[in-house]
Amino acid sequence: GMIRKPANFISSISDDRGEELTYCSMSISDVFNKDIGIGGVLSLLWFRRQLPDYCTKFIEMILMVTADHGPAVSGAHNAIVTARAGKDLVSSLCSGLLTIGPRFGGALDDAAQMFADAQGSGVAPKEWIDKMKKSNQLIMGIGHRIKSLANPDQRVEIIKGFAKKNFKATPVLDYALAVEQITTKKRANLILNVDGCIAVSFVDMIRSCGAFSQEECDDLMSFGCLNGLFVLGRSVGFIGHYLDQLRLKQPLYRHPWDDITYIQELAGQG
Ligand code: Q5B
Repeated sequence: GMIRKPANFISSISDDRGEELTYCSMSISDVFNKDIGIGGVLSLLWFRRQLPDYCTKFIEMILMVTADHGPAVSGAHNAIVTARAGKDLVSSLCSGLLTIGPRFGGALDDAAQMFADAQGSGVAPKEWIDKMKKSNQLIMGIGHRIKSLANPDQRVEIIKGFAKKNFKATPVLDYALAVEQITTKKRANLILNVDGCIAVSFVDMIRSCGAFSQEECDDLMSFGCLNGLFVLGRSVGFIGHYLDQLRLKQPLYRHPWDDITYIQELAGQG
């Protein structure tokens, strides 16, 4: 008889073989008939389940608040410089994305893990902060270059407000806010930043919405899906900056000499 060739690939999120494309068994027609939105599509393709409406709305809010933060941030700057060097859309987008990391936009997964562990350990926020300081570790999700107590970040207010109003419980967000109370006493810009606020709220959402087991929540945090949300959202802005530079017919960028401190020393005289 026929011997089935073992498959080299295994995939569980979408299928284009039948009459209709499906996202996690939902036909593309139903995606639109049920009006699940981009939050619903993301929840099918990333989490393999349809999350409650308030969760898909929260995902959409994350994509909206992270979509852009002006041309001065590392990623937009890179995308702009690349566009002005005559490179194409994908190169400019990738150049921007490659700046996303622990200092800029890529602190979400570590923030989620750190705050969830700290809250779960039962250690008081003050003790935990001291412990982090002693071990020379920055608290991911805390601190911002320009946002501070005096110049609060409305994006953080929007995310925090939604989580408080709609989630069944917000213990990790509450813990992070207690940490912020202490860190901002040291420096006014050591606020719970946009990465941190999204991260801790997201942990509270997946843990309290009833759609995930404890093990699935832990897996999601360790897979890097939270940074994925920032990457996806900010791609909207990076592409916007690329198109903007072309529209404005901007020439090749060269950084001015007077804005560089040259510290080259003569060989053998250092
Ligand atoms: N200190 C964000 O640093 C920044 C501390 C801390 C304890 C901390 C820094 C940091 C953790 C990573 C993080 C996401 C690099 C940021 C984002 C998206 C964005 C961006 C945009 C957008 C800022 C001065 C003093 C030192 C430090 C202490 C600083 N952070 N202590 N825990 N987390 N945070 N990244 O202002 O005693 O003087 O030596 O790494 O969450 O990326 O808009 O720009 O949408 O695009 O340059 O919003 O906080 O300050 O590094 O010179 O530190 O504060 O130890 O203490 P700064 P630094 P000392 S959101």
